[in-house]
Amino acid sequence: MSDLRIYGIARTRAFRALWAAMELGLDFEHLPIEIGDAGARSPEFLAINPNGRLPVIVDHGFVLFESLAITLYLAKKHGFGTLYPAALESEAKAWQWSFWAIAEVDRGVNIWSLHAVRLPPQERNAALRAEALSAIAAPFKVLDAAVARWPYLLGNDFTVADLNVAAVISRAVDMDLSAVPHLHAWLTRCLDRPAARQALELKTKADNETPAEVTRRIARINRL
Ligand SMILES: N[C@@H](CCC(=O)N[C@@H](CS)C(=O)NCC(=O)O)C(=O)O
Repeated sequence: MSDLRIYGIARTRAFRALWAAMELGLDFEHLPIEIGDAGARSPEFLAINPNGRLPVIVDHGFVLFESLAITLYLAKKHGFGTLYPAALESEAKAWQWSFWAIAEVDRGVNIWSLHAVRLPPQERNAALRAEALSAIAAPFKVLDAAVARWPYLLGNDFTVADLNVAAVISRAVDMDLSAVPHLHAWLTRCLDRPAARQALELKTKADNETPAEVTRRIARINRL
């Protein structure tokens, strides 16, 4: 058994933690817990993460929830000076982009993907889809401009800032991104990395195996 355990089926935000662990080449155990009463809301899981949400990690007994706190922690612990920027200002930029992704685009991309791709076609809501696209249009322009001059958010090198933002909006690869070509190129570049592909393979498999009833529950629980 590995000393690092990552809980959460790869379809969920656990994808972010899995990608970070793979990017860092870590030895870890993946426990593909599902959402809901039999999984993340079970008494055993609630004892680890009282939020009843995914993901959570246990690293040598240290418990951490919130997907991007997890990626930042793993990157700082195992990739300081490479995946995790060493300079104070660059570190702050990585935090900036991470908080930005959660606050500005996480919900919109999630709503869009449910109502454009994941829910059965007859249950998709066109108005919600349009509202989600309109909510992310301005932040996507901001991101587009940020990656117009350099290959990555902090310059020439891929860092946890890119990993976090690209992981949060990974489902946007299925959108028409022609209005934001730099964002499109950057997202493709990030998701083309070997570790990203490895994590995406798990995510796609989990997506394909998810029953429609679970997707409906996701939409219901999150009011999406
Ligand atoms: N802000 C949290 C959100 C976690 C979250 O909402 N996870 C979803 C799966 S992607 C979940 O567990 N939903 C099930 C539930 O709330 O019961 C994070 O980024 O880790």
